[in-house]
Amino acid sequence: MTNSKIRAWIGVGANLGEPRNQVLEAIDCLDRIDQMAVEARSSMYRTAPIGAQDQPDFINTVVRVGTTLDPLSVLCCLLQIEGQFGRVRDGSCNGPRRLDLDLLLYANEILNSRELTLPHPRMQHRLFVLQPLMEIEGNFEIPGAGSIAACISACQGQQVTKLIDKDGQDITGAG
Ligand code: PH2
Ligand code: MG
Ligand code: MG
Repeated sequence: MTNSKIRAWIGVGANLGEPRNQVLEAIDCLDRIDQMAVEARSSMYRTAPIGAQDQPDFINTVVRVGTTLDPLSVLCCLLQIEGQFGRVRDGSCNGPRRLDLDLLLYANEILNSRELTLPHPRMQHRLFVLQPLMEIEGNFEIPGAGSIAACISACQGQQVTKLIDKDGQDITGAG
């Protein structure tokens, strides 16, 4: 526990089961953690899989939380929620999943421990993280990686489509 409230950013993704529902329910779970509150969330995006291609598209979103938990305790909560959603950790790091919660940033901390790397080591190369993050934090520097805008321009070619805006409005008309 820390005494003051720290801002952290969490990436939420799913591509098995009912991804949109799982993503929404996971955000509720984050908000229900005693020492954590969801402060902002991006739209939902449909994103082509990065890594193994023979899997369904993902639904991705990013949330900002305020928390008094330290980074490892946040990580522990994320793993616990993934478990509640039936996430089976089989060692594959890019395969399909019912729910993936990644601690992207914890304030502007840089950390390289066995359990946790901050910022998340691949976030700067992933448009499915950067585009939603940009929506909630327009002018933002990723420690060690530069501005989100610069990272985004280095990610061209990755397919990321806004699906449902922040107010829950479906902008594809698909329902
Ligand atoms: N997560 C991965 C691997 N590939 N691709 C997309 N589009 N979205 C993800 O959340 C994702 C991925 C491993 O965590
Ligand atoms: Mg991930
Ligand atoms: Mg993960």
